Parts: sequence; C-alpha cells; structure tokens
Amino acid sequence: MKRGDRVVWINKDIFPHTATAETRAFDSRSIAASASWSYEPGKAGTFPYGCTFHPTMHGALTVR
Ligand SMILES: [Cu+2]
Repeated sequence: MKRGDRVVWINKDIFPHTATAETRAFDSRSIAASASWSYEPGKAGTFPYGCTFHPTMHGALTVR
C-alpha cells in the first residue's frame, strides 16, 4: 500500500483479535467478532504486527 491509503482489518472469526505493530506504531486494540478497524499509515516502511491475544498470529504491513 501507499501512504495515504487506508487499510481495513475485518474480523471474520468468532473470537476477538488485535492488529498491533511490534513497535506500537499502530494498535487496533480488541476487534470484536464481525467488527473491523482501519488505519491510515503516515510513514513508509515495513511494520511487523501481531495479535496480542494470540502470539502465533502475525503479519506485516508494507507502506511505500
Ligand atoms: Cu488473535
């Protein structure tokens, strides 16, 4: 994605999850089942993130 774009996490699970950057550059806090959270990054870079509830869940957001 590019700066100025908006990314949306949609929780399609029956349990709450978070999208929390390892650097805490962003943190959705708890996203309830069937809810969503969006974020507009202000800085370029690669941001590894995870779910604070489930340590095996992780990903990375790349912003150009
Ligand atoms: Cu989770």
